[in-house]
Amino acid sequence: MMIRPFANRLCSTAAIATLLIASSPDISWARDTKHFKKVQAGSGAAAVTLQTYASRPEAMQFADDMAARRDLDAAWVRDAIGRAQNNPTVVRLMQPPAKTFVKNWRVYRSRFIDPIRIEAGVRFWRTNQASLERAEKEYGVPAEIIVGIIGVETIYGRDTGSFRVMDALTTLAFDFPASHPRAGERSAFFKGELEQFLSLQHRRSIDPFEARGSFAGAMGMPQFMPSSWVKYALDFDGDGAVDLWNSTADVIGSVANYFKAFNWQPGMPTHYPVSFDKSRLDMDALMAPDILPTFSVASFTAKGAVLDGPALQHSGPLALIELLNGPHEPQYVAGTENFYAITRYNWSSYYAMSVIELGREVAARMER
Ligand SMILES: [Ca+2]
Repeated sequence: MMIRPFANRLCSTAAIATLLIASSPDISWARDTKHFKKVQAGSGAAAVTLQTYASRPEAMQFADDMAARRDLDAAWVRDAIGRAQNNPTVVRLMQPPAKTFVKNWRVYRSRFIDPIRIEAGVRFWRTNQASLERAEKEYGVPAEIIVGIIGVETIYGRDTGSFRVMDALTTLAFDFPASHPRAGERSAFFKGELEQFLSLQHRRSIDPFEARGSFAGAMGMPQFMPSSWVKYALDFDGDGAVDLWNSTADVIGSVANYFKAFNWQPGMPTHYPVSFDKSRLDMDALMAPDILPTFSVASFTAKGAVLDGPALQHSGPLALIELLNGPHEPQYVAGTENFYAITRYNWSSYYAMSVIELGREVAARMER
């Protein structure tokens, strides 16, 4: 969860980071060196100059405020934030995509839905069948969706990210790229995540510098941000601890719990096929609410969307989901509230469609 795949919304998978790296311009990062304490790391010939946050007054002020808010030892919080290192790669990865970047669902899909990921999904499903069935029974979220999420996020734990979470969150809290259109809002967001993360590690008595994650600080097999970990992660294998790195049961239960919290409705399809009646098509009106399900079947079809079969019996609101294909014709589907629920994990319809299609491909392979 939580970076921005394309220009709209946030998200955070390590895999999506790869897409961004491939498409981001090389923007040189302006270092505010005068505020950094310089630390020599390593004593060998290849010593690297690292910049920590101990001499950044706003970071130390935040540490004191946070310690007071959370009733934590201020010296411990100051020490942790003070030892965090600025990571320029994190800043670079958080830059908005180049203006010339063209959204392309076919390219996006090919990155996430491939034979290796599908095979890994089959193995994951078979190994974790009991937990997936229990999660489906208790939370109403199908195995297919949970398998799709964990596959798109980290290839079933293969790529959970190698950034120190402490460095990533502290860098984004205090040095979020100013060129970003919502830099102020995002930097406030990451301050909140840093606070949640430190409190969580303190509570679990784990050194905050041990945790590794995505460049945005997302952790474990499901890439939960700290605030999501605090709110939605659970101990699904009953061993008394929540472990989203090593316990596949905890991961499965936590993802299902997340979806339930975001209004997943058992039994509802994620989307339906849609075509258009050009004689009465009001595309502007259909696109206006973006991915937020807004239209009844009657108002959707009155504006020129054509549904058939079970879609005509759908009782909840629908959204017109547009997937651009670069220079080729875009694709459209009618998204339900469950499609929208997947975008609460990662705010992108391209992401949601990848999760759905990966889960479907894995399920199809399971049946063969
Ligand atoms: Ca557990």
